[in-house]
Amino acid sequence: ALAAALHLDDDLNPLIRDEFLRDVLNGLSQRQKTIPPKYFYDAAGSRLFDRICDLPEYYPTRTETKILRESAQDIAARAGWDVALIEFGSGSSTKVRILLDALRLPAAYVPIDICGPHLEDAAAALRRDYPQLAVTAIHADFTQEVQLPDSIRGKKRLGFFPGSTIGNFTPPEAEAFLSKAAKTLGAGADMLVGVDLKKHGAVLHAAYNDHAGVTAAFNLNLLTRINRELRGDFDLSAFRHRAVYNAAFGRIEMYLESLKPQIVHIAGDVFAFREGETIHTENSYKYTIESFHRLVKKTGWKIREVYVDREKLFSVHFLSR
Ligand code: AVI
Repeated sequence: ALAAALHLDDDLNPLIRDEFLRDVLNGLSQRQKTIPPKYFYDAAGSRLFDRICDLPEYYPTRTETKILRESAQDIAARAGWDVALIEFGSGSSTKVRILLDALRLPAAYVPIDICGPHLEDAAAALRRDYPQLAVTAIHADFTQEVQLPDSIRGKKRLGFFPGSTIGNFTPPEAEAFLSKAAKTLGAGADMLVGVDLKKHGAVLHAAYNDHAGVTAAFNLNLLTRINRELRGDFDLSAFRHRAVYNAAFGRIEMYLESLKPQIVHIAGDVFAFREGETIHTENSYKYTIESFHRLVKKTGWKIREVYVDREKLFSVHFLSR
């Protein structure tokens, strides 16, 4: 309603657009300016993220894909027959195909994503390639309460949260998310969670500072999105991408740094930036298997299995209720 009153750009989901405006105005009013990472994923941002996944420096995607391929039969045996697969933050729905190919007559697939156009394209491609599968796409912010469709009532549920998206939450937020997912998926459910592992800082630094500059474009696209959707006037050439590994917190931190003193307008509000001042746009926490399991034990899930690549770069956890 707020965004509509200001005659701002129309997103498919007005709830997400209103929250975007509120979060940006609040976040830029803090001493450390900050914008939540979920707003990276408009159509252009989702495409840029797909390009990140293919970068030579960005090891998580290809490593997790390999782990899933090698573990697919074991996962399928544990999950059983006729399950409804629910993916949180499904993006292009690429990795789920490995599961769909291995699962025993999966009943349904419910992709949930904050980016409507990307979600619909991915759902259409899956319906074409898996004609027996009931695909119900939900355009929503999965960090909020999500209502699952009636069509999967009574079905055993398998949650899927790959990519180490869980690392974009703080540990308390990750714990809250897993507890909420346990309730949403219900008794008897299973859940697969991809988690990036702690490793040498140089490997992490390279993964978030790629040579081709795709991660920089992904980060800066947030300003383009604010300009378009919230009537902002960010000068993109006056900001630069920064990503650093904070070993004390075990996380990559991404920032947009102002290259000069400047004033920016957003939806009628004014924000001042000092030279070198940053907007904190993302944390990407890295875990050890043990630290992630300590976190899981505080939620409604039990750890059944963990799949890891040989170099111990990435992990996939099979959890049950
Ligand atoms: C989606 N998420 C797990 C990615 C990550 O690695 O934290 C997002 C990303 N940010 C920069 N590169 C990739």
